[in-house]
Amino acid sequence: MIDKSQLTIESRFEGCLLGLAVGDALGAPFEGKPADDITRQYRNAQDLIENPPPGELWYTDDTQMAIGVAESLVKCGRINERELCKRFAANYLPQRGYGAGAKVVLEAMVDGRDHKALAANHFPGGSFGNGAAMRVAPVGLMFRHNQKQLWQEARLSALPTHVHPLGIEGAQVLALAVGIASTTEAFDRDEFFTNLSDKCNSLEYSGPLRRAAQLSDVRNLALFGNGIEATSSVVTAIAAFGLSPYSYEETIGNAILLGGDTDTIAAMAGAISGAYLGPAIPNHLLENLEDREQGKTYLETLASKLCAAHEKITKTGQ
Ligand code: F2R
Ligand code: MG
Ligand code: MG
Repeated sequence: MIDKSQLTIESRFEGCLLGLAVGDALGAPFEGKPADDITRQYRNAQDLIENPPPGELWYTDDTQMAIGVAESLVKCGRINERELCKRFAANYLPQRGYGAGAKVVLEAMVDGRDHKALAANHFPGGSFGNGAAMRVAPVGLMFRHNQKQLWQEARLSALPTHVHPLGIEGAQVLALAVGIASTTEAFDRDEFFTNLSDKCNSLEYSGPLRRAAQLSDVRNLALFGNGIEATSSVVTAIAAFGLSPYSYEETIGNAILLGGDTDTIAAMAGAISGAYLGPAIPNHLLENLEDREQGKTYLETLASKLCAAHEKITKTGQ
């Protein structure tokens, strides 16, 4: 087991961004499949990790949008809506596979149309999809030293695409899980889940988080959901980490075996796990992660820049 007191902050930032990307990319081929289809192919999480689908690990919208969040934080030191939308638009690649509503909003951003009206009205009350939570991990890292600010900045990071209170709160809870994981030396399950559930405004999150604190059998992980809605995936990802805090492999493997929104649940769980464990991703997966323009090397550099931006705001007290 790695001694967490020996980990550098930078290694946790890198673990988080790479953990997100590898979880996303390994989960992607299974997105939308029922759990039974996946468990017929793989005996357990370890089997899936040891025998991933052949070929390069190619990430999806989850990582692509998290890159935009991290880039804007590096540039501005906080969430600046105009800069964030600029990064989302510049990075938009439809083949990464976006949510139906997110696609409409992002295409308006790219074309310079009124994306705010679409974010507010495309779905009644705005989107409660998990798209704000899947990309929020860099906010959790950046504001790990100040939970009040983390909660506010996570909200701002959601707004360009997700204005529904449950879409926003899903992002806030996930960011807080990353922030806490990245500052924790010895994981304490009760403390972790109590910290999270006490911060929530909605029973939709606080209730399942309290139940997740009691979870000890992986067969019950599915009770937390595997859907595209933030309320049926954010707590699931946090619970997957809580079941196996000392194993990145088990955390993302168990998330993927649930079926459904596999890339996103594994991306969120992988980000929390990487923030806690630092360099814990198996080499055969990391070596297979795409490494072109914004691939592995870019993510490593971005993590290092985000860490420098974090250290700057903690020194200047911003
Ligand atoms: N969309 C996908 N994958 C589908 C297929 C990809 C395919 N491989 C391809 O190549 O095209 N994955 C990504 O989408 C999820 C994140 O979605 P996001 O960003 O939240 O989008 P959206 O559209 O805002 O919300 C998702 C769906 O949730 C339902 N929904 C949301 N708010 C609603 C509301 N107020 N009322 C009713 N329904 C609401 C809708 O069905 C939305 O489309 C991640 O899985 C990511 O990987
Ligand atoms: Mg995706
Ligand atoms: Mg998904």
